[in-house]
Amino acid sequence: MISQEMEKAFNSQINAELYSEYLYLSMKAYVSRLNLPGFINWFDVQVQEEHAHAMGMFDYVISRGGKIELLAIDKPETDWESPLEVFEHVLKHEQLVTSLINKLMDVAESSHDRAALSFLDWYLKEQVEEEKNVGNVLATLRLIKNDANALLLLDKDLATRVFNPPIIA
Ligand code: OFO
Repeated sequence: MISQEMEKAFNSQINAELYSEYLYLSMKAYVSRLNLPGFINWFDVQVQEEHAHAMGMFDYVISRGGKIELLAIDKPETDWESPLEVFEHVLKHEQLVTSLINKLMDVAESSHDRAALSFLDWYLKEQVEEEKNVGNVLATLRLIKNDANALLLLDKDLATRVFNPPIIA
């Protein structure tokens, strides 16, 4: 059985993951306006990943006999100046999510909930991957500056990203 404190912390993290899904959906809409199919694909995969992150926690809370309480999802931003600004926002957002996962692990630690800690280990590793991947795209975008041809090459590269449903255990 999950403690009430853990249950509350998981419900709030589910909300953060669903907000991430919403934010990336909004970013997908923005890059769609720029007509960049590779960027659209990248955000499409990101949206699916965030949904999977939320559902992984959703299923976990239920499996531990906890109660799911879905909270209101904030409205994400809708406009950015450029693909560079979008990815700067993505990195900042992922860094925030990493800090939220760390806080969730703090709650698990103080509740002596080793099962939750072990479950959350996957999320921590995922955050390291997320920050690394986003950081790579961001570094390329910083090099590209206003070079439209280089941007189109990056777009081709981002078109190859594929969603692999994660096995969260
Ligand atoms: Fe769920 O990892 Fe991004 O936010």
